[in-house]
Amino acid sequence: MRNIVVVVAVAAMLAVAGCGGGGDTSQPAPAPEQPGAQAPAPSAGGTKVEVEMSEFKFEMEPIQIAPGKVTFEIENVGTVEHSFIIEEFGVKTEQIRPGQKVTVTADAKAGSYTAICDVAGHKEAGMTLQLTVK
Ligand SMILES: [Cu+2]
Repeated sequence: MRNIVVVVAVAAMLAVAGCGGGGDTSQPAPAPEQPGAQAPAPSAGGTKVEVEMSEFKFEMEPIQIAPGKVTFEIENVGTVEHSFIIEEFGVKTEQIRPGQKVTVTADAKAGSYTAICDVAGHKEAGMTLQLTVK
């Protein structure tokens, strides 16, 4: 009697597996429309921010920007390598050599952020800068 029960249970499992295996026609729900999505729409190309890095500071112009696309044009005007990092933006450059110029873009959301250089000791030496997005 017990054997019969087991066989039936296995057969049921196989049936379920066979059924669920193929022919899945369900589709992901379409992206919800956002009626009246009112992006503040800054200038079409976003904001350009010029960053100069040296020992041991950043100079950024402007240091307050509107939300949206932002392009950082970073130049190392110092004499040793530096990096430019804003974690919340996912911005993290390689080490930038003296005289080298690097451009990175990000999608800035409102808030206050701190840019840092992660070369050993530089942040501690004051190589940070506040950036405001609003
Ligand atoms: Cu540095």
